[in-house]
Amino acid sequence: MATMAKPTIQEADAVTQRGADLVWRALETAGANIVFGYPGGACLPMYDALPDHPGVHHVLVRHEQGAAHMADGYARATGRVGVCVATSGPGATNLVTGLACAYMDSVPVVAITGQVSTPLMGRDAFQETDVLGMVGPVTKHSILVQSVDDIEPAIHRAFAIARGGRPGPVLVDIPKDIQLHTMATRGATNGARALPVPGADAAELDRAAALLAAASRPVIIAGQGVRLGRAHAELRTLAERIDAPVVTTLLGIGAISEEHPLAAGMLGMHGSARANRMVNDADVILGVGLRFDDRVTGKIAAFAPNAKIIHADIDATQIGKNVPTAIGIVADAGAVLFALAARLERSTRPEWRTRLDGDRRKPRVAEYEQRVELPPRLVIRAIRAAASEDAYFVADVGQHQMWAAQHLRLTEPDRFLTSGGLGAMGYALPAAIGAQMGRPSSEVWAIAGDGGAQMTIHELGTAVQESAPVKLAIMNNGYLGMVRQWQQLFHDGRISQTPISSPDYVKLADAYGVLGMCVERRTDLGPALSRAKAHPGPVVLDIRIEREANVWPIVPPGGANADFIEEPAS
Ligand SMILES: Cc1ncc(C[n+]2csc(CCOP(=O)(O)OP(=O)(O)O)c2C)c(N)n1
Repeated sequence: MATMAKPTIQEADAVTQRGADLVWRALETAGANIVFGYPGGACLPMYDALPDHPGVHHVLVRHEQGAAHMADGYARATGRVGVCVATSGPGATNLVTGLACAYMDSVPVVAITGQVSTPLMGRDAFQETDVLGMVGPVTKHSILVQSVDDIEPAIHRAFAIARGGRPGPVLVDIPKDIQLHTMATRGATNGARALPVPGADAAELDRAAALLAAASRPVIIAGQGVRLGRAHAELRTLAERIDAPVVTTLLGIGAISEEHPLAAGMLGMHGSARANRMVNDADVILGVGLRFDDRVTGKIAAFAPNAKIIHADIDATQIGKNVPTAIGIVADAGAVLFALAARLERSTRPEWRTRLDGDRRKPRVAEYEQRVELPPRLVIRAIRAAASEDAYFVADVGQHQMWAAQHLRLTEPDRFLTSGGLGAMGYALPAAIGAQMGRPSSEVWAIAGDGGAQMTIHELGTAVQESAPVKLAIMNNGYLGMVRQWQQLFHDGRISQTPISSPDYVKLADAYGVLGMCVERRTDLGPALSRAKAHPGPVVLDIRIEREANVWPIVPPGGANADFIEEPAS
């Protein structure tokens, strides 16, 4: 008589799970307790399974672009991987701008998309889009899951890739039938290995240290990589050790306190006169965690003409891509800065420092600031003064973004979030909501123009549904201001399609159940900002700034950074 084999312990423990459940289980195991998403046909099984996974808080957005920007804002504010979910076809295509934004700014995001069932793939099925084909150039990696037992490994691998090395977005596409397939599974595991981080080459570090030791006019340029690598302390230590001024890129703002005596501001197209002059005059530049993109360098041939450049980046493809480098070091920002500081003696450069201090002492207080009701700089400074010291500021794209970069003067690390590389209008409100969800006890201010605000203002609905108390300050000039500025300065003043109307933002806010205020006078600004700060829910401020103010200084397109145009005397 045949005897039945006793089940092994593993078999006895195994439970049958649907692919849809494995998606959420993998996200929970990866530590993603907040995801931003929007359901649809191809991810119905996933949404059917969601209520069984209370460890995941799903934020229902109003548009999938918002989901991707929220995941991005969440990731930038917390240092964790942001997650967004969308259905196939239009859901997936709507994610693309947000993924491109995260890609250009090296933000770790994992996007999960539903796909039509495998037998329908390639047949122009309803809502079928080749999302992998579409996002290839704007993601670090993308994965089509082809079997239920690949779901968890694929998601864990996506997390490892998104956060490893130079971070970036990864997309995982899961066909509907695979979400419905079942498999016997035991406890959740996370088998993904962290990606190896390259270690700096000791000989290159020695050469770099020797170059810095011999420099008389060194400058450190800190990019997003310093922030991503959480290398703030190492940056400050090295700068102080060799008495080198630190300038930042737009995304590097927050790598060093802007009140630090060695902080010399932002460089590039709308960089400070001081930062651009210092880089122009430097004899050695140490660039850490930046791409040297065209907004930073201006005309490449004239960039830092007197300097030897040491470029350190975790991404080897960046070295020598845009500027000729004397020494390239492929490693994590913190490791490079630490290793260089360890190799260098304390030194001072009084003459070079005098130059920094001298430049600092010449702030231009334009006469028009006294005359005009709401000059933009005054508004930014008032927002800064009203907000908590450690508040987060999320800037949209345009003139207000540059005014915010120039005048917020942040002291806490990593409080400035913006779409730097892609320059995606519509970023600020959703990214602020993402930041707020990740940092629930912090104050989060979104600063947008009237153009960009109108691109994603519907996400106020998400803020209300989630009780996310973001403060949206719209710097309303009635124009697509940055483009108007270029038309005025570089297209003979021909104003074309840049005046833009706005809805009544107070009524709009009211319709969403949000506190709305309109500020037209200088005397009303402080009280309105204080009220916004004290209000426990979301707020919209319609701030009527001077209509035709420009951002100064500006490096003309194609010009050298040293040829920046200063604010004309009014
Ligand atoms: C999605 C998108 N479309 C177009 C642009 C080009 N663009 C850059 S700045 C700008 C104007 C922004 O206007 P607004 O939001 O009102 O801000 P302001 O410049 O007035 O502060 C435009 C149209 C962009 N960056 N992003």
